[in-house]
Amino acid sequence: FALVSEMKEALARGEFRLDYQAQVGLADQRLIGVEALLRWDSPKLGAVEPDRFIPAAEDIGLIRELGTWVAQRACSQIVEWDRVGFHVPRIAINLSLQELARGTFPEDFQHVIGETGIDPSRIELEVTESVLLGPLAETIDALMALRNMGVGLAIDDFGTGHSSLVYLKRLPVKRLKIDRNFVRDLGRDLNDEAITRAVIGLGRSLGLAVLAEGVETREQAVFLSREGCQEAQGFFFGRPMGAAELAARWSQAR
Ligand code: G
Ligand code: G
Ligand code: G
Ligand code: NA
Ligand code: MN
Repeated sequence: FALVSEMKEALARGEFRLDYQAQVGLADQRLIGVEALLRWDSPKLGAVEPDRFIPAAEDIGLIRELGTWVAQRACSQIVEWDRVGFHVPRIAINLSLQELARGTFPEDFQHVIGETGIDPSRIELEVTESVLLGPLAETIDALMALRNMGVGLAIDDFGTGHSSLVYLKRLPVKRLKIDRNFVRDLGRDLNDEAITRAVIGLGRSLGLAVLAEGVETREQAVFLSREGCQEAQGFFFGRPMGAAELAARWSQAR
């Protein structure tokens, strides 16, 4: 099947790249970090969505190599930006369940940290709730090992998974990312507003940062800010873009 046969060669042919999306502080719209988003422009298939090719990479046993490439590229990028005087405080990297459940993940990641020379406290791993409710023992061990290395953890798409809030107490979580489905109808849907307020309150009670995803309008940004959400990400602040474009856009401080 075309996707699989193409993907096996794609990494070697350099067809994958990372885009980066700004994460900003809502109070001052300063850059607080970026999320790395994997992209595949296949000459044969066109642009393929990560939601399609990540599961395929897992099925064919390519996820380790692909995930290591992502980590290596993302961490190197932060160091390269440092060198040209563009300081991005933090890089967020997405992880799938299969990556985290692999016994060697923390070691593999430590290796990337050593090779790139990045300060591990500038790395945040994003996992969804379903990842945390997966095969628990191995996952918890891996997360604890990563925490001990200094790497941070964010819960992506918060509120959409099968959520048992117990894991927020047991795991070294630093940040909740409010799913963009709740953000989309702020100002129009009272339920979404209530859920958003509740997540912001939960974060405050537990001492976790809360970042709203998918902010597309000023009205959404204002609503979130007024409700006490301190961080955001979305098209209103910038689309995912290449490293050079991101640096050009954000390096002239306003
Ligand atoms: O950026 P986009 O909307 O296409 O991302 C779709 C999904 O793919 C998101 O859920 C995102 O978390 C995931 N994703 C993007 N990049 C990576 C990556 O490098 N690794 C993993 N495991 N998932 C990614
Ligand atoms: O699941 P995760 O949150 O990692 O997915 C990130 C995806 O969300 C990326 O594919 C990115 O392109 C997309 N995205 C980023 N900002 C916005 C936005 O403001 N609106 C919408 N609809 N999608 C966004
Ligand atoms: O460039 P444009 O006007 O589309 O920017 C949209 C938003 O992105 C602005 O509201 C601004 O907050 C943010 N932004 C873009 N570039 C910068 C920058 O260099 N510095 C800061 N602080 N914000 C920026
Ligand atoms: Na994600
Ligand atoms: Mn994410």
